[in-house]
Amino acid sequence: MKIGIVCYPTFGGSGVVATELGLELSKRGHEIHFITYNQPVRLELVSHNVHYHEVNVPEYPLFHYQPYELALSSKLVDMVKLHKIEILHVHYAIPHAYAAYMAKKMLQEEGIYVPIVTTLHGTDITLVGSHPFYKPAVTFSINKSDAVTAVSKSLKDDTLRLFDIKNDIHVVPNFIDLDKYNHSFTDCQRGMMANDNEKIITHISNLRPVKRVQDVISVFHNIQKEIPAKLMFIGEGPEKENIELQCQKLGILDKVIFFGRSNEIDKILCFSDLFLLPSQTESFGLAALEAMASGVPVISSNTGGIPEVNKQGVSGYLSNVGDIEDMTKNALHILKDDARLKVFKDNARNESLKFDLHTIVPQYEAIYEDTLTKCLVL
Ligand code: GMT
Repeated sequence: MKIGIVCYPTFGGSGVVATELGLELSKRGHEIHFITYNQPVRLELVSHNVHYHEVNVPEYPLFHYQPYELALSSKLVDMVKLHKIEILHVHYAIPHAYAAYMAKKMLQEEGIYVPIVTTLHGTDITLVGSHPFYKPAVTFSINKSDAVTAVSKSLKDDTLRLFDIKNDIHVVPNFIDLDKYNHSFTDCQRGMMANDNEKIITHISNLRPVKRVQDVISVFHNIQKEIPAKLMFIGEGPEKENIELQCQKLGILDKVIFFGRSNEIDKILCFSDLFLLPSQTESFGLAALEAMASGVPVISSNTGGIPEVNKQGVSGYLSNVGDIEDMTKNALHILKDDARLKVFKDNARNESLKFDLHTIVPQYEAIYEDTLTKCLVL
């Protein structure tokens, strides 16, 4: 199949999922066209069946807001025609599903039919999409998609609760390339980061308010009062300065290592003992799955789709949002006993196997095939 993938190219779960999906589909023989405004961060290799087409929005002083959807839909029209793309898979409803619908209508005028699959990722529904400013357009574009998927059952339920949806929503969970996280590389350099007696706690996110990164610091602050520990903080975002200040006030700056953005999280996770994800809302929690695939137990909030990934008392523990005391208690329960830690690490890896990309990616292929068949009949 010739598949066009539209996504955000930045560090963020939806772009990562879209990129990994495109790469795996290309290995399975499909021709993949990424269409976005920058090369997706995890797209390192553009091979003969992986292509990247950049959307440019020319600056014009008259525009207070540059019209990205317009440029994207025009680019989609051009690329579908030029490369004979058969299906468009858009990740994140805003504005991708809307732009794709416009492209589809323009192409129809020329007798070309290209169906649209929309994948909902989370904040496009729970935080941004349901805002009255966007809601009618988001409802319209979801209903006009030829197939709709959500990355968790929780996100599907949220979508049905918040919008008037006429379409079926298929739940296709996020997935993981287990080989990438199998600890087989021998350069897991734990000694560079911490002393042998110190436990390594990790957090990875885009440091937005929804991630509640202050809770990460508070939980870590409590942990290190009881046992020797270091905190690895991976990511950049609007809360960075606040948390640096919080660490300084608490006197723990020397125990926190800020990595910034990284494309090598597997190398950091390989020496981690515990992952913290106390988010306010999380449709899935891809970072938690990446940790689990590395054999790292997860202490998380119990919000949104996280309970579909992190299993209470098995791969880690879940607490109410903001319950620092409970998260601390659970973290120490795991970390204080090496035998127990080992069991949780093994369980975390085992739980992650459910999300093997070899099981999940064929679900997307089946949806493409069904959608194309249905559209041929119409
Ligand atoms: O919040 C993020 O981490 C970024 C955001 C995005 O859309 O890029 O992530 C959302 O999509 C991820 C991939 O499907 C999910 O794993 C995240 O849970 C989801 N984030 C939220 O719902 C807050």
